[in-house]
Amino acid sequence: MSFPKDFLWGGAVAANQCEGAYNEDGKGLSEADLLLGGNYETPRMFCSHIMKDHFYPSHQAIDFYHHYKEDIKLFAEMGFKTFRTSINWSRIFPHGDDETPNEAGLAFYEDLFKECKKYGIEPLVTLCHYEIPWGIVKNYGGFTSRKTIDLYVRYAKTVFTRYKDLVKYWLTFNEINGATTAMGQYNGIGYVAPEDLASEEPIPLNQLKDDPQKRFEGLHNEFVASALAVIEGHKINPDFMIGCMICHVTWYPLTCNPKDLLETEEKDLMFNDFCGDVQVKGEYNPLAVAYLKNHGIDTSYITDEDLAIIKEGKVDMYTFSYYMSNCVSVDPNAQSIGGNMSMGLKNPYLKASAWGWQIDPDGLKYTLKKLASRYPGVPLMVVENGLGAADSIEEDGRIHDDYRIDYFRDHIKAMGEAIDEGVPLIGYTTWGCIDVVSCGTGEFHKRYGFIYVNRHDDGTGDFSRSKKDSFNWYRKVIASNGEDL
Ligand code: BGP
Repeated sequence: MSFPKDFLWGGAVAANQCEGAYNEDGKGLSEADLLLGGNYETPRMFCSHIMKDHFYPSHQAIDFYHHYKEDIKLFAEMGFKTFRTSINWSRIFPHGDDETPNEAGLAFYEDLFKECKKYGIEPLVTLCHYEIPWGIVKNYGGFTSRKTIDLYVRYAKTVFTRYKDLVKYWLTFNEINGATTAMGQYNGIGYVAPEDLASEEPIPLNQLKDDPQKRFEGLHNEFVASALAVIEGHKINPDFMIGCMICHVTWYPLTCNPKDLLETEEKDLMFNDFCGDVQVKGEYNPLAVAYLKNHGIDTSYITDEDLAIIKEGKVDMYTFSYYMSNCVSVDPNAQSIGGNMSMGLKNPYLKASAWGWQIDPDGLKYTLKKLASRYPGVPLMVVENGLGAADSIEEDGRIHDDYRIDYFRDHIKAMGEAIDEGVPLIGYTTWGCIDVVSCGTGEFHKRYGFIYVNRHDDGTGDFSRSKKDSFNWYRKVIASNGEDL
């Protein structure tokens, strides 16, 4: 197996899942700050105001805001070449439409990126990871408004300019394709229907009123915003590598019934490739547009002017998250995966995590090869991959997370094979390299890290950090450039 010698090994987190300090140093509220916790069965709840006496997992999260120096030192000890995090937009423009940026927010990230560079770690920065300022959600309907394109581009230009010599790798939107499904309406485009906005009572995230027309229009506005950010970013520093970020769920037909295959192809197109094509090829796939029209979406929001922007603002790399594959069937009695991320059907050949996510390293190889031939010559990066597990501290006081090591070993092997077979993979950042708040459920005990954080679902814990067995294992993998697994 031959990982390129400058391969970007590292780990990933997102601001709202790790920073905490949700109202410090001038930060405004973001959409993530209004989410209560949930669990495997119960979805997270949303309420348009902070409810007293409720515990909000993201408000303190793992307090990375005050621990980042210690954490980056640990990442450096593992030999990270890159560290993916996001800028919380509401630290920079607290309400989204403020006249001037918040200097304390800008200074925080400057310091954070300098700390990375001190150890030779390249920051990989997501501009918007489920962190739209609440003012934009409330006052403009998130990305359903074209005004939000301007606000986003101004924010992007502000941070590009400030960090142009510190950050080379940027991602415009985390998992932009989430908005193709009802669940992505809130996290993704930041839209809440007026009646839900007015509700005094919390509403489960999956029961927010879905508005597909607004969702796809909002997604389109994100495409335009992303393209404009790419154009402006390259003016600020032509060396910037700016990528899209797709939540890639790999779909298989459950059986060889040709109808299962037809259904699978459609799912793959509309969930994965629709967004990737717009951002990488700079154009809408005609089949995707036909699908939207056939499903009652009025696509007249796509203007010629927008299409010209999208064409010009193609991304420099394709990055994606990969956790699982799912099956597709036309049989209404086929068994669904279960859990609160039940997107598809169970594959009888695969094991699953305790949260029901099916573990499929071959699916990663398949996906890498598919992407490499769909987007020839475009560098690929896996920017999220990992195993959520409820780690326990054993009698010797340590966490022996061999299951996590097995998971990573198999996925890294699959990446190595894909590279040998011609895939231009340039980097790999494992998800939640330090334990963070789960995005889907709001739990702390769904842990992904090489580093354990003493913080729990009931809000207890002193935030202390300790190394799991996987910490030393990953250090060895990086030191041997993927040879010693
Ligand atoms: C992705 C998100 C991340 C992350 C990850 C794991 O969809 O980009 O923010 O959290 O999934 O999901 P979860 O935290 O729900 O286990």
